[in-house]
Amino acid sequence: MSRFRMPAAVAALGAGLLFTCVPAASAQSAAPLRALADRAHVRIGTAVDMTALADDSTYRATTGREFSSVTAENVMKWEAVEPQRGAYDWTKADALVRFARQHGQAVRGHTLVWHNQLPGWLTSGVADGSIGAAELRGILRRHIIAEVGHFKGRIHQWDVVNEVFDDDGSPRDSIWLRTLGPSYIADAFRWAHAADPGAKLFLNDYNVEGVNAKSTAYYELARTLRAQGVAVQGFGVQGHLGIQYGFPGDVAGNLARFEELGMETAFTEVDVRMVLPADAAKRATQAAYFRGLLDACLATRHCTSFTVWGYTDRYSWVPGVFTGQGAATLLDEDFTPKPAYAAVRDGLAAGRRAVSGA
Ligand code: 9MR
Repeated sequence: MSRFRMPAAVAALGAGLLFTCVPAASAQSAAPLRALADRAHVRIGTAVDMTALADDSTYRATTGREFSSVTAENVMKWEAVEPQRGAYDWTKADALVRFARQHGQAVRGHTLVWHNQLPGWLTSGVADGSIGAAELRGILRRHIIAEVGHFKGRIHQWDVVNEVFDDDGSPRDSIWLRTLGPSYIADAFRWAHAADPGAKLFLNDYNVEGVNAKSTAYYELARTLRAQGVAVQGFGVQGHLGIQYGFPGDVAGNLARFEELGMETAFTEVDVRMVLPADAAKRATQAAYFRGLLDACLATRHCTSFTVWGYTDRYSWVPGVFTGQGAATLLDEDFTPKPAYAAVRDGLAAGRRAVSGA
């Protein structure tokens, strides 16, 4: 918190407040985020809600216009792609990849190995003992090869393992750790690399923005695996922040140490929530937090993408999980830009040269 210096451009949030009074239509006639991002040599991404993409034409148009990268919010997760054992359903994931191709967007693959959103047949089989360790390892291998193989050549970054440490840096308890032991992580990267050698393979987690016990556990894991020749090529920092917790310390320094290992970095799921109701002061702080993460990315040579986890409060996951919190995205429920949108736009426009705190 004390290490966070508010970028000058965001401190001038009078501009942002004025901006909220401008009708959405005129904001949208300005250069979209992706045009500014191209000039800054970074991808600007969003998680995509496939139900909204099918049903809401404003959402569809905005997703295509503003972003140069997309991530499936849910439809590439295991429960979505293999709801019955051995019966794959790629329909919605394929629709996203098609949308991305039509709009010249890169696709981040999310996610291959996680403790959450697993199909019922898998979790119940492990729980009742009908799926043992050897079989589980084979199931994981098949899943990774099937999914990465299905999208081969069309995914530029895969979140291979997601959220595998606790905040204190110890390995997270999961069916993977409990049944297979810690070697499941190296195995997952080896299988993914074999299935698509061209995709960049990422570790991904939340609460790893700054230097702390959890991000240091990732650093040690990446260092060890890379020394063993395992293709761990990227570190994904989710970036789920809340203004009530302060801004994390030394974000650019954290990214830099991963890059010193020869890895890429990315912000993969940025949103900044607040205790509701929102007001101008909270929105200004939120804007500064978005800008702070973006500036850290732009200060880091191989920070290749900056993805927000949804860009309109209309479809954000936050209020459903954190009671009494929300307003976490760049646009409000009516798609009107907030100061956070202006902050990201201005940060992208400033590019990689004028970076504070670098
Ligand atoms: O945004 C996703 C939400 O729609 C799902 O219900 C939820 C289920 O756990 O997952 C959310 O996305 C998560 C992401 O896959 C991994 N990092 C945390 C995200 C927010 O919970």
